[in-house]
Amino acid sequence: MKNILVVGSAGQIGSELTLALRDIYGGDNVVAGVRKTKPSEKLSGTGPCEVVDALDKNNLKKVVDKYKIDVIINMAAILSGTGEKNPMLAWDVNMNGLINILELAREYKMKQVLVPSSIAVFGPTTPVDNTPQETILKPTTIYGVTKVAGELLGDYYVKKYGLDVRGLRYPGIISHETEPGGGTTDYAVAIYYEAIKNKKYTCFVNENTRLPMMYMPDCLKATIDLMQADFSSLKNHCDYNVGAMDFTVAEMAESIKKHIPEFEISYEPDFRQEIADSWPNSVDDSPARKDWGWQHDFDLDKMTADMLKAIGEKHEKGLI
Ligand code: AKB
Repeated sequence: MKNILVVGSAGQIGSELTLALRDIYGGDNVVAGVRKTKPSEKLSGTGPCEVVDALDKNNLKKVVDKYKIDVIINMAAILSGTGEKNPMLAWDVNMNGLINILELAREYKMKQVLVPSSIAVFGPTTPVDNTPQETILKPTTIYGVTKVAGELLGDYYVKKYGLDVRGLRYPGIISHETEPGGGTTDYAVAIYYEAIKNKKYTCFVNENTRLPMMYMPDCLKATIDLMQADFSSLKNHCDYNVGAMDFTVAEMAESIKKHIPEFEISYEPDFRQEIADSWPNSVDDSPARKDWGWQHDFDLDKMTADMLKAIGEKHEKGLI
């Protein structure tokens, strides 16, 4: 039996991953680590919740001791947009938080650590189409720099200490449960909320911006499948490319117009355009498909239908 701690449980991925893991391993065996003292009812009502600050090793240690934690998932991160506004904060949270977790996992000989990475590890000199697994990693954002360092650090703990550390390079993740914050790909979530609420959206990157994206059910599947894969089948550890779909903002708008014909989109690119332009259009994830059987389910139109339905229901209930 595993006792899992999800650090960053209140975030976009952490909130849904915690619930999905509780369904599999039982509510009591998955601790939600949150920064806020008041977690959502969904989190506090389905299993233990603790205030966890990855920058405070003593605090981490207390939670690990209390629940006999043997698996840590580190979903706490400062994303690309916020990182450019506050590079030192991004370095502190993304690197010092990670090293605290890895050190604790090493000291306690834990069963597994999951350290997510991102397409932000790539940069303007990386091949943009079908970006290979092994390629140039020269990001131009501090977030990307921390993600490259995080991948290398995780791989180092595998090699040096025999710790089971795994990670995948998430594309932009799209979901309707918890909104993302501070990322460059956040427009791909905001567009759906604005389509439902106001039937129009002003996007902070231009219409031709194409990025790799993934719908949350696929993100949860990829994360859990990688966690459950046989360690001996993994040729990589902390840096698996995972893809599902890629599209431009204009293509997203067209997909939304199939449901809301009056939807209007306009463009006011800001500093995040340069970040988006430094990332790939699409990634080659054949190693993930080969090593641990990764397969995605959602394409753009299937996701759009689902997103608009779920956000539409929230709107009708007055929740947004
Ligand atoms: C961001 O936009 O910063 C993140 C990411 C792609 O890792 N969503």
